[in-house]
This record gives sequence, structure tokens and C-alpha cells, in this order.
Amino acid sequence: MMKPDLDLFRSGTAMPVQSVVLAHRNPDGDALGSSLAWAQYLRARGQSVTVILPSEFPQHMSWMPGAKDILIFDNFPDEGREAISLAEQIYALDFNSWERVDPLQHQLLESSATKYLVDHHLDPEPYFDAYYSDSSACSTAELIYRLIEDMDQLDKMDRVMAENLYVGMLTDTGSFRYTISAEVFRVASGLLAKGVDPGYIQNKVFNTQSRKHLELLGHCLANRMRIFPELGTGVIYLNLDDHRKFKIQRGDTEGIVNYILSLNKINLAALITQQNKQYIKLSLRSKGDFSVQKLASQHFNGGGHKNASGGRSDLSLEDTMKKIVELAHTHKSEILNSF
Ligand SMILES: [Mn+2]
Repeated sequence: MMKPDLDLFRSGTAMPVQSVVLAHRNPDGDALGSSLAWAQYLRARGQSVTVILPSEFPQHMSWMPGAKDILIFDNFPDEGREAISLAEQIYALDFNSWERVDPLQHQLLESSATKYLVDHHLDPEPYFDAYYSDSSACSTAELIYRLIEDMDQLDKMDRVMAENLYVGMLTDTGSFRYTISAEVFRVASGLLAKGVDPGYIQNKVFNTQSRKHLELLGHCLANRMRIFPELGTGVIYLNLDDHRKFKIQRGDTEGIVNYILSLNKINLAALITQQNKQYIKLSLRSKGDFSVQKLASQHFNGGGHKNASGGRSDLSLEDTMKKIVELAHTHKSEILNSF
């Protein structure tokens, strides 16, 4: 863990100022859960807080406490700009580079507000005044809990905040399957002690999918999956027609890539989706030592974590597929021996 700027967080959060809490574009459960909980914490400390997300969150997350008050910048850019220009403090959560909050980055860089980062991605950008950053944490939600604990403020955490943080931990660990540690269970246990009902949250997050979602998953596994056993690699692709036919929206393909890794001896998985004519999005996953973070940052303008990263490709769907297979050839022995 980078040495945290605890004193700056301690003094900053004690000021009754206007602040903005901001998470990344295409927000997931962790982006939502950590920013909602942190905003609730700051309000409990007397701050006036606006939560801004650059783009819409998945519909099935709208039950989360506080979600309805989030300002979606894509839909309300003027209100978003206004909130940022009035903010004396800006808290950036669950992202490490201003690019992830496109198109707000210029205004953010120019803002004179004090900028705080709480995040668990590798290599945070040096544009923040205070850091609470640890890439060994399973989620930003875990870090928010630890930060509040480090400031001796856990008594300010109520059940609602704990529920939001639990969603972040649950989703970023794939239901406590990936990137878990003793620390993860210690923090989760602390959240349960605050009144979180894990069965209730599990049902709300995972058992509220639509029929379309299951049919899309079936289509991916039956018709769009290519497995290369000799490379320890599997790929699922979705083309423009698939996007049209299944009316795929943000969040609909979440989790699909992980099914590939459930195969024996497959250690590298990719989901390639063509949402529009401009470019192709990739989700990369790995088991064990092989780093998809390196693969994503070196070849697909992306990044993330060692075992879970994202990126994009300007090639065609077919050529992107070829590129992944070529890369798998290049790294064949690392992939096969990764786990
Ligand atoms: Mn996260």
C-alpha cells in the first residue's frame, strides 16, 4: 500500500464544505457502492455532497440506498459542471486516471478544489493532493471502510452505508471468489456487524436479472465462444447484430467473461464486444500469475488489475480476435503455467 495521506483526509473530512464525489464511467457495483457510502459519510460529517457519475449505472442497481440522487453527467452536464465549479473538495473513487471520467477531466484538472483519491487500481496518476490507494484491496469499498476505520470514525457508519460498501465488495470479488484475503473477510465481517443482511444483498444484486440476460448468456456460450485449449485461452465475441438483436445495454455483458475461466486449464479469457462502428471493447480475465493488466495496457489502451482488466481496439472484430490469439501464442507458456 502507498503511504496514505491520513492527516489530509482527517482534516479535509472535518470541514463543513461543499464537495463532489466522483466515480468512473460505466460504473459498476464498486463505483456505486463506494461513492454512495462515502457521500453518506461526508454528509454525516456536515458536508454538502453531490455524487457525480459520468454515465448511467446499470438499471438493476437502482435500488441501492441513495442511487436516485446521483447526478449523471451525460444527462445533466450543466448541473454537473456547476457542482464541480462550486466544490471545495473532490473525492475520486475507484479510478486511477482522469481519462476514466471523460469528458470531465479538463474541468477537474483546472479546478482549485482539494483532490482526494481512494482507489485500488495499479499506478494512480500523480494529479491528486491526497491518496488512499492500495492495489491489494479487493475493492474501493474495502478501502472506504479501512479509511473510515483509520480515522477512528467507524461509529459514524450506519447500516445503509455498510450495505452500499457490501455491494462494492460483493461485486468486485464476484461474490467473494476473486482477490480475497483475510482483510476482505475482516472488513466484510465489520459490515455485517453494522447490520448488513448478506442474503438480502445477494438477492438484490444477482437474482434480479431479466430473461433477456440469461438468453444473452446462453447465446454467448452456445454460439459465440471459441476455445483454444493448446493456448489455455478462450474468447467470447459479440458483433453489431448481437447488440441489436439482444438490445444490449450497459452492464448486460457484465460477468459473462468469467464463465470462460470456469473451464479446466483455460487461464486467459477475453470478451470482445462491438457496440458501434467506431471501436471494440475488451474485457480480459486471467487465473493465477498471468497479468491481463500488462496485456491490456501494452496492446489495448487499457488497464485495471492483474486478473481483471479492460481495454479497447480500433481493429475490426475479426482482427481483434486474431490479435488476441497471436498474443496468446506469444505468451503461451506463461498462460499455460499461470495456474
Ligand atoms: Mn473497483
